[in-house]
Amino acid sequence: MRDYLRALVTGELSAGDPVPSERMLCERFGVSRMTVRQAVDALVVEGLLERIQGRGTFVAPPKVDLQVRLASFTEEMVRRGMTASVKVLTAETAPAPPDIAAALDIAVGDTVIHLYRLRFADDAPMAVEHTWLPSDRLPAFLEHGVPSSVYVELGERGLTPDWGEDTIDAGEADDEEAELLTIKPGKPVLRITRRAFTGDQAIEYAQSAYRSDRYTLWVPVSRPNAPVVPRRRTTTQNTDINPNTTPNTKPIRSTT
Ligand code: 16G
Repeated sequence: MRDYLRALVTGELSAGDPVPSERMLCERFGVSRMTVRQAVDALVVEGLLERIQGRGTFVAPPKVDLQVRLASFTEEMVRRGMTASVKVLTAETAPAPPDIAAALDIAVGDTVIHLYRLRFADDAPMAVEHTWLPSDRLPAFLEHGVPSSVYVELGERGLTPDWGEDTIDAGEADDEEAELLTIKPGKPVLRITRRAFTGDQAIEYAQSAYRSDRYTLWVPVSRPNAPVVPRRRTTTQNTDINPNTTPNTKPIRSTT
């Protein structure tokens, strides 16, 4: 039953189409309502189907696979063949509070550009995002309005971030996020915090809440080249744990 439904959903039906009624499926397969319900439940959990209260069960919209890399929201949506748009909720310059100053490696009270934006993909709200940028590196950033893409604007100024770090937490939408994202308060969101750097200077600190019903994070992984082992703290400080496997590393002789 589950395989039949999965094939139907991925093959013949499109997002938003209703799935056949429980009664019809029971009759067609000669199984109990309980069996049908379990199969539907499993596909709801997988994210292929969604139940809409009072209306029935429908094919869920496909999830967007957000690749965790140093790309912008706009670039990620283009990669997916979707159109990115934005609603600016706040655009201001303000003195940096301690946590923002620490993230951007600037002094508390230094001026930062603060953007608070609702991000859309094909007109569906996907994420709410706070972005802080160091004002002294980006003169007149807001002079001609808010750029539709922060990363494009950084690129035009020769400040495209070249490395960064993201942290990802599971969270629940608060009332404001839920309203903006058109989901119920308490529904799961992916909270992604990013510090991005251009050279050795922080250029961006951002806190985003992505709808987790519409996003799958895609994280390419590979084995590290160097073995992840702690170095031995001895007088032979520069020697690896097993010097036989690292012929270029000579033990340091004590001179005493
Ligand atoms: C993404 C980034 C965010 C960045 C924004 C710029 C993640 C988790 N976050 O949302 O840090 O500020 O893109 O997008 O990827 P933009 O260039 O379209 O304004």
